[in-house]
Amino acid sequence: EEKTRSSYEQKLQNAQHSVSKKLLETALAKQSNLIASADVTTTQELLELAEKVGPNIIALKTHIDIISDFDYEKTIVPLKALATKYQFLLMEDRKFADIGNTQELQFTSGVFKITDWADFVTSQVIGGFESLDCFKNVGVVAIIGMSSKGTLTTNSYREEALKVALSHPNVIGGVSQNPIPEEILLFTPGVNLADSGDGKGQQYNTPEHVFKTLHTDFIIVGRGIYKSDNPEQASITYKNEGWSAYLNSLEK
Ligand code: 5BU
Repeated sequence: EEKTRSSYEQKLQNAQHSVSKKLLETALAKQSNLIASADVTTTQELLELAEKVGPNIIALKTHIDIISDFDYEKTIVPLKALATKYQFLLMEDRKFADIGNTQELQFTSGVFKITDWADFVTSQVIGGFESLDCFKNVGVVAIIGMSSKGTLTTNSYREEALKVALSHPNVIGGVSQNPIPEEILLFTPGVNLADSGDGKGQQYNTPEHVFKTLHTDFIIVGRGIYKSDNPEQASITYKNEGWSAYLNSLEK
């Protein structure tokens, strides 16, 4: 017999971290488990995308270092205003992968000052438990397994990575293409309704597949939305697909 998953309501009751609570509350309020990945390279594209998809997403995932005209006042200030207007969180997919001291500098300094605006960030756990101590004021999504072909996140790596993630109080979730324990939230990229890959190693699954087989909590969709002719409509499609796949995964 297949194990049933916990609902967002059940997870909210058990959530310890303020960011986990905010994500789950937002998911329930907007009936969405969709995170749009804004892998665009100008401030204008970023803000236009946020404006279009904002009502349908629970978080906007950024790679802030690919914005060619980044300027804190022109990029982050209006982005934060849109996040407040449409009630979504900001997830910076920085994938920190260094010693704690360097990660702390990368998190707080430079031009991006991630600590000032991101609600949560992604981090590798390859630097060990203490490397995650610096992310005190945000939630951390730990990279457990990657979606790309040939990734080195083998079974034994994932097992060790999970030990770090599950024991660290700053960690709210993990990125993985495999099921993980329910104590932390599962974020799954590599989701696309039209394609199975991108010719550069990315491997895609459908929302239905990831909710059914992984019991994921949140799907991350990049090109399926921002490359679409109509990103607003695409965000509605992925939102609806994700939500019904979640509801289906509750029955069993
Ligand atoms: P796509 O356009 O839907 O393929 O974008 C996927 C996004 O998720 C992109 O920003 C990646 O950097 C990110 N990602 C991923 O695709 N796979 C992973 O294992 C991790 C992150 Br970790």
